[in-house]
Amino acid sequence: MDVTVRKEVSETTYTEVVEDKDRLLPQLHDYLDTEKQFRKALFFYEAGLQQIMAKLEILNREFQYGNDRNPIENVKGRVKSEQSIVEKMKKKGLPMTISAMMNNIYDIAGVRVICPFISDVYQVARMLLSQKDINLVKMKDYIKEPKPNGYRSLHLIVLVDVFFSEQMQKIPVEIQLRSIAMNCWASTEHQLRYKKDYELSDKMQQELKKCADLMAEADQIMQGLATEMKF
Ligand code: 0O2
Repeated sequence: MDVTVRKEVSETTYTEVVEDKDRLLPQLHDYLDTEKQFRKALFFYEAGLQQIMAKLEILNREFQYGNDRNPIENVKGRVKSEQSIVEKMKKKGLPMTISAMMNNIYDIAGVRVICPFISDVYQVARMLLSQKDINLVKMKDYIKEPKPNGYRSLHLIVLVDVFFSEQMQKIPVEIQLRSIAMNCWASTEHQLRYKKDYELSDKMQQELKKCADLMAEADQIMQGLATEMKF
């Protein structure tokens, strides 16, 4: 399927604006009823997720042969729950239609890749993006430019080609790549931030930022060791 893309590049952000978003996935009229159409759409995202996870597994195992170690510590994939999709659509002020969902929510299929070192994060991203059946739509480099609260990660939105019985579809998948230290911070911060009936005070947020800075320093030291050992 032909998708026209326009490239926008800045130092930390690479965006390919998909001009013909409507043709990324099957359209409303392709299916009979909304419920069936929604389930079918989720199936497409699951297929995209599986495809990316299989690629990561192959890259990780192949790397082991040449380097005696793995650049990937752990991979987790999920398709967003119906409730989270609806919440995100409300937050973005989107109409509650399946086409609005498919054309605007790019993290319905999401993969989190945890790597030992920062250099592994970029290496794994490079290896994935060099594959012909993966197109980069958007990259946000929160490692080079962390969020003000200290959050660091490399975020990619890609379109992965998936072959179905009668057609090929380009499925959007969000890939978050981060080091073990970045993940340690993000996972614990997520738990604290989403604790019910509790608002984090400014002081607590400053403490969290301090932890993020410590993790970033640890990452730099570990990276220095890895470089010295020619990892
Ligand atoms: P969940 O539960 O992890 O799925 P966009 O999607 O581009 O419209 P958005 O959502 O701001 O805009 O994208 P962004 O900034 O790239 O972040 C998306 C995801 O990154 C979040 O998904 C989190 O998983 C993760 N993330 C971003 N900022 C933080 C942070 O400060 N702390 C932690 N722990 N994770 C973060 P969701 O949908 O918010 O949540």
